[in-house]
Amino acid sequence: MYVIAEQLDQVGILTLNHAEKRNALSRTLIEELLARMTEMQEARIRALILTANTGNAKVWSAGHDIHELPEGEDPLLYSDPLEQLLRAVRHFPAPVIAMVHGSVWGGATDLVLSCDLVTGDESCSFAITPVNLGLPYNTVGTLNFMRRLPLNVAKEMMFTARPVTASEAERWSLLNHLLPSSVLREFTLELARGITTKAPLAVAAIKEQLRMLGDSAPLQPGIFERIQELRNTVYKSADYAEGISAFKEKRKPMFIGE
Ligand code: YXS
Repeated sequence: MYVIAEQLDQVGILTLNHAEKRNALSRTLIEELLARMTEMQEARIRALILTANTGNAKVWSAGHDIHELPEGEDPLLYSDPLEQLLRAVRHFPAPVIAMVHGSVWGGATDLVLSCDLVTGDESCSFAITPVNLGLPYNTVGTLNFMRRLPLNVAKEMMFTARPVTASEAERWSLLNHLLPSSVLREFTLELARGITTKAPLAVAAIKEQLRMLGDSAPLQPGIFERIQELRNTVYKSADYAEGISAFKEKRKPMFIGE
């Protein structure tokens, strides 16, 4: 079981529980997560906390399961399990709060940024890492970073793949609240409980409005085709194959720009 589900009154808590693989977002883990989210929705919980057993390595999630990234084709298709998870979070009819202890990598940072609220402690850090793999991030994900963070911050994260520290995450509003680890869980539970006392239909409608208004970005056909061509060039590149191989062979990649 890679996901632990709990319910405290009208608060649901889902905990990633695959620390030996650093809670990598594999198809199996995501299928479990989606199933638990459906059960939580049927139980009509009014706030959902997403967190992780980080193990000794203190990794909240290592992001997309790299072994499941297709090579030589679009690695982040609409149907990709991680993309399905991000949409499920953004469509969930109650606020989803990411509670973060430890490091967050790649698509898991996109997952945290897709949640409605984020709390973290001093151990949290956030990295988005396509340039470590030579991978072309997808359009929805890129827009998510553009909308959720100051553009120069999104660019620094994307171009450097550097983990953003807890204090930077607070300063750049990636976090709603930065707390001592000793009070992180209690504070987050209190935040969630407060939401559950409000009118759930109004909360759900406002969340959905904010999603739809935020998503309404008219994309001219020419722009769409240009983006597709740009991404095609990258995921067909030797560099992308090198990025994946280097991870699997546990060595640093050597990118040649082809
Ligand atoms: O060798 P074993 O079998 O024990 O497994 C190792 C790692 O292979 C595995 N693991 C992963 N497996 C699949 N996908 C992953 N993302 C992943 N990360 C880790 O977990 C076992 C323990 O890993 P190890 O020994 O490296 O642990 P550590 O404590 O020394 O280091 C923890 C990390 C997270 C710093 C390190 O595992 C790491 O750098 N992982 C990759 C983080 C990353 O680059 N994630 C991005 C994935 S791609 C993605 O999310 C997007 C598509 S994008 O690239 O666009 O951001």
